[in-house]
Amino acid sequence: MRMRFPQPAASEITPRAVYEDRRRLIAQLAVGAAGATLAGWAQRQALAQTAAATPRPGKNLALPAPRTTLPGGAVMDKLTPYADVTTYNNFYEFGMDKGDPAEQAHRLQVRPWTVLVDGEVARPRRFAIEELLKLAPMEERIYRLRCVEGWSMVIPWVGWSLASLLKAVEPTSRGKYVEFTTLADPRQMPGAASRVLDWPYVEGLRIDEAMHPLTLLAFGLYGEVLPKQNGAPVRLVVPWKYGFKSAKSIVRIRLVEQQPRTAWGRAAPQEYGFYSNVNPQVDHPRWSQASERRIGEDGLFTRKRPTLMFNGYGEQVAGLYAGMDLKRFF
Ligand SMILES: Nc1nc2c(c(=O)[nH]1)N[C@H]1C(S)=C(S)[C@@H](COP(=O)(O)O)O[C@H]1N2
Ligand SMILES: [Mo]
Repeated sequence: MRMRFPQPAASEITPRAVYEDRRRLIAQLAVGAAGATLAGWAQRQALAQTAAATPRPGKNLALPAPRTTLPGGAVMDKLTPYADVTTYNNFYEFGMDKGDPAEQAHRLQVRPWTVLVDGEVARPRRFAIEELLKLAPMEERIYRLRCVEGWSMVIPWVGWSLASLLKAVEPTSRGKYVEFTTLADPRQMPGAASRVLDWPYVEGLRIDEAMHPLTLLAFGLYGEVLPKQNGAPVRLVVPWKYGFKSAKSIVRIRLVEQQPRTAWGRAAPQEYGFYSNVNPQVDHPRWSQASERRIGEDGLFTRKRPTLMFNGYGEQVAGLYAGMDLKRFF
């Protein structure tokens, strides 16, 4: 199997390509952990400043106004600044550098857009994005997002529980898992022509995880439509799992009987398990998951935060895994 996906370094969790590319010099100058932090910090500052100049999608694009709700675990942490949320991204279809999606995603055409919902359902259907925007009342949900690479953000998403959509198509008793497929069009997505992953990006959830009220289908953030680099026009957000489960720019949602084969699972099954629940006690084979950096609040001497079991949503979701060995089913 191809092993060309990036290998985060333990000190400053940034794709290896970053070091091997134009920032090699900075990385080499930066000696030790503090130095590595400096390199990462300088990089994020630079990205955030570019972002301030990029126009926001704005209220002109139709997004029904959300009513603010904080289901379950209310996140009291400070929000990650908009500029960081929209410039420090993982969206490999637009490149592997954290700044690539913000630079390249303007190529993505988000209209017309449809999402096919099919498989083990009584009422398979293709939904236009306009229909999805009206399918359920929009809610604002402030969630932590924890990337497997060792950083996290706090983002005010706008969307509704995926359960609303699943109920509308009536899953059959054979619908045991939900598979999410995202757009892979090399004409719009320069990274989708590369072989970093075997496109399209596919993710999956067990049906009870997909039906859980915390599992969000998101259409916006910070009260506005999703910026393209964050997965416009519709993405998943599963706050108790590592960020890569939260598939961006979804085109198909399929209910299936067998556990789906995911893009990351195919690339490196020993590193990316199907469940991928945030768990400080289960390290990634190449680095610890015990702590994390909060993007946007990391001054040079800011301490890392301890990683929370289920990313802090244990009270809501631990029951889904009762009796399961989470080291085995990582
Ligand atoms: N289609 C697609 N979805 C994706 C990814 C990707 O590369 N392609 N990256 C994932 C990863 S690793 C993370 S951490 C989150 C990042 O979401 P954000 O950029 O909105 O913070 O998106 C996830 N969804
Ligand atoms: Mo991630």
